[in-house]
Amino acid sequence: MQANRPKLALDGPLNHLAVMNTTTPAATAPPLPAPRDPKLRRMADALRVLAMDAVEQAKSGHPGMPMGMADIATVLFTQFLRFDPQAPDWPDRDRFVLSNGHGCMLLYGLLHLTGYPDMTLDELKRFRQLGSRTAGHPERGHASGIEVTTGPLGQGFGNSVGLALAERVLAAEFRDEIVDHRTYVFASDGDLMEGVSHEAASLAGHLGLNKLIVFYDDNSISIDGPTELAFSDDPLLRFHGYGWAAERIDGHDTEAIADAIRRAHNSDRPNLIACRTTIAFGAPTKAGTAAAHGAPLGAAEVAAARERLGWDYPPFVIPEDVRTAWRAAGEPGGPLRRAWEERLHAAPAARRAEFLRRQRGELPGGLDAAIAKSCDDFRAANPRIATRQASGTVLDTLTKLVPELVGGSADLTPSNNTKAKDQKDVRRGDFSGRYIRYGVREHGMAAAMNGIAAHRGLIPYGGTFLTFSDYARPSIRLAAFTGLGVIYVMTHDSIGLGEDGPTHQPVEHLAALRAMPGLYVYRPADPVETAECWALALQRRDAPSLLALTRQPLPLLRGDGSPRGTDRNLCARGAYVLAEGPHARQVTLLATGSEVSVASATRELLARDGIVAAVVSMPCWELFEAQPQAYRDAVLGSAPRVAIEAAVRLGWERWLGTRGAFIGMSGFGASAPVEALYPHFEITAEKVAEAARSLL
Ligand SMILES: Cc1ncc(C[n+]2csc(CCOP(=O)(O)OP(=O)(O)O)c2C)c(N)n1
Repeated sequence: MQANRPKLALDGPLNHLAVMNTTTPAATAPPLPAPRDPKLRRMADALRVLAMDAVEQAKSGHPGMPMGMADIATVLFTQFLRFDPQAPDWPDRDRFVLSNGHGCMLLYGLLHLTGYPDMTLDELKRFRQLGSRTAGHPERGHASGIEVTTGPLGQGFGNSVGLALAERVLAAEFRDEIVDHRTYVFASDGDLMEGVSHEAASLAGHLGLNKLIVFYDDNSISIDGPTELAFSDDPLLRFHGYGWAAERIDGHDTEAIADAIRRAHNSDRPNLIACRTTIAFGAPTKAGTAAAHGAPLGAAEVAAARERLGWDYPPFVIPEDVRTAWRAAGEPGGPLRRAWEERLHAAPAARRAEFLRRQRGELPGGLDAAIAKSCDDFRAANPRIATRQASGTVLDTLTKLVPELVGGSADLTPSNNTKAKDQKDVRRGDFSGRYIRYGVREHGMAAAMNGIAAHRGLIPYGGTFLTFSDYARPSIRLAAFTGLGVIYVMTHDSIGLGEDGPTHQPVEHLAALRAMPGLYVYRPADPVETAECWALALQRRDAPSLLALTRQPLPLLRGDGSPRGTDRNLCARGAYVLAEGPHARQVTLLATGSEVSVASATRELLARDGIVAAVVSMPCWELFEAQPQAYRDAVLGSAPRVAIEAAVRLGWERWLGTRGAFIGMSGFGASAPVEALYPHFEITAEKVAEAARSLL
C-alpha cells in the first residue's frame, strides 16, 4: 500500500471509509501475492473493479467470480481468443461461453474494454436494469459477443459441446481454411455438479472434441459455503475418465494459464483446465468466502479492495493506460478476420455461396415442392402408418434437400425414426456425417443442439420419447427463451405406445410443453400432416419446434376427398376444419394427433343419428392462437364443442369455453396393448358421441 497515494476522488461513504478509517479491512488483510506480470494484473484488476462497482451500483449481482477469474480472462482475451469487436459475428471467430453466467459482469467488462461498440460504459452502469444490455445473466441477442444465454448452471457447458461439434462438422464440409476455430468455456463448481455437464462431457470425450477448452473455476466455494459440504469428486480423475485432457494450475498465475492453453491447443482430446482461484480475489475480508459469491461486497469492502489492489480511480473510471492495453487486445481480430474473408473469397464459388447461404439461415429452394410431393406420395400410397414412420419417410427427402440438417437421437434411433437413409454417423476423427449418436443423454443432447443452432450453419434435430422431454426440458426452455430453431422429434406421444406402460406414456407433457412461451408444439394426425408440420418446423428458424409423434399406426385422414392443401400447408394456421357438413354443424369435435381419427369416427357415428359434426384438427395451438379472430371463430364455430386428446385436460378450456366436454386422460396410463388402452380409458368414438349428445 502506498502511504502518500492521492486521496480517492470518491463521494459519500466510500470516501469516508477509504480516507478516515485507519483500520480498514485492507490494512488487516495479508498483502496480495506479487503478480508475475504487473501489466496483465492491472488489466485484470480493471475487470475486478468494474464487477465490484457495477454490482454495488445495482445493489445486486455476483462480484466473486469475475474477481476470481479475471486473470484467466485477461490471458485468454489478450493472447489467444480470436475475436473482432468490429465484426462480432464473424463466422470463424473463436466461441467464448461463460457457463457460470452469474459472473456475467466479467463478460460485460471484457466486451466493453475490448471495444464492442454496443457494450458502452453506460450499459455497465445500468447493470441489471430494465432494458439494459447487461441483464442479470448473459442473454444471447442482448449484446454482441454473447454466444449463448447462460445462468442455469451446466447449460453453457452443454452448449459448448454443440458449438465445438458444429465447428468440426462444418470444417469437414467447408475445409479448415473456412472453418477452424476453438470453443473456450468458463465453468464453475456448480456447472460441474450439474448432471447435464456430465452428459455433455462424456459425449465430448467420446467424439474427441479437442478444440474445446474448459477453464474450471476451482475455487472451492459455492453458495452454501465451501464446496466440501456437498462435493467430494475429483474432477480431474472424472474428466480423465471421460477421455479429456485435464490438469490443474494456479488460476492467478498468468504464465501458467498461458502455458496450459498452449498445451490444450496441441491436445488430441477435449481439455479441462482446473484453475485454482480465490473467489473475489482482492477483497480483503470476503475473498475466499461464500459471502462474495452473489451479493454486493459493501462500500467498505469495495474501498478496501481498491486499496489492496492499488486501484486509485473512482467507480467506472478506467485509466488511459489500461484502456489502451485492452483496446489493443481487441485489435488483432481485424486482420485475422480480413485474412479469413480473403480465404473465403478464394474458395470455389459454389462452396462459398453454400457457406454464406447457411450463415444467413436461408433454406435451399425446392422445399415446398418436396413437401407437396411427399404429401402426394402419402395420398397415393394411402398407408396406415405411425406418424413417427411418416416422419422418417419425410426425413429421407428433407436430408437430401437440406444438407444443414444434422440429426440424432438419444439412443432411440429405430424408435424415433430419426436417421434418414442417406445419413452417415458423425464419428470421432470423421465429422463428415450428418447423424449424431447422442447416447442415452437427453439433456446433453438438447443442450448440445442449442449450441449447434447458436453456432449457425447447421439445423439440429434430435429424438427421444415424448415422456423424456422432461429430461431435456431445461435446455428446451433455453431454446425457446433465446429463439433457437432446434427441432425435437418426440415419439411415443401417448398411451397409444401401449405395452411399455405408464412410465413411458406421457399424459401431462403436451400441456407442460404448450405452457412454454416460444415453443411450437406440433401433433400431426396422419402422414400428410406430418409432412406439413416438418415443413413448418424447418421454416421456423427463430424458435424451437417439437413434433409429437405416434408409435401406433394411424389411418390417412388427408387422403383424396379431404382438404388438399396442395397450394397451402393446412397445418400452417395451426388448426383447420378437416370435415364439415352436409348441413350446419351441431357439434364441433376438436382433436390433435392420433385422436383426430377418433373424432372422425365419432363424426360418422353421429351422422347415423342425423347429427352433423365438424372435425377440427389442431396440430399446433401456438400457430392457431396467432390467427386472426375471424379465422379462429370460423374454425371453432358456435356449436357446442368436444375436445379429444389422450392427455390431461389442462389448457383445453381455452378452446372448449364453459360448455365444452373433454375426453382424455385424468391420471397416468397403464401397461397393455394399445387396443385395450383406449377403451379402458374411455377414449373411443362411442364415448365421444355420448359426450356430444349430452351437449345438444
Ligand atoms: C441449475 C441452477 N441451479 C441453481 C442455480 C443457482 N446458483 C447460482 S450460482 C450457484 C452455485 C455457486 O457456486 P459455483 O458454481 O461454485 O460458483 P462460484 O460461487 O464459484 O462463482 C447456484 C446454486 C443456478 N444458477 N442454476
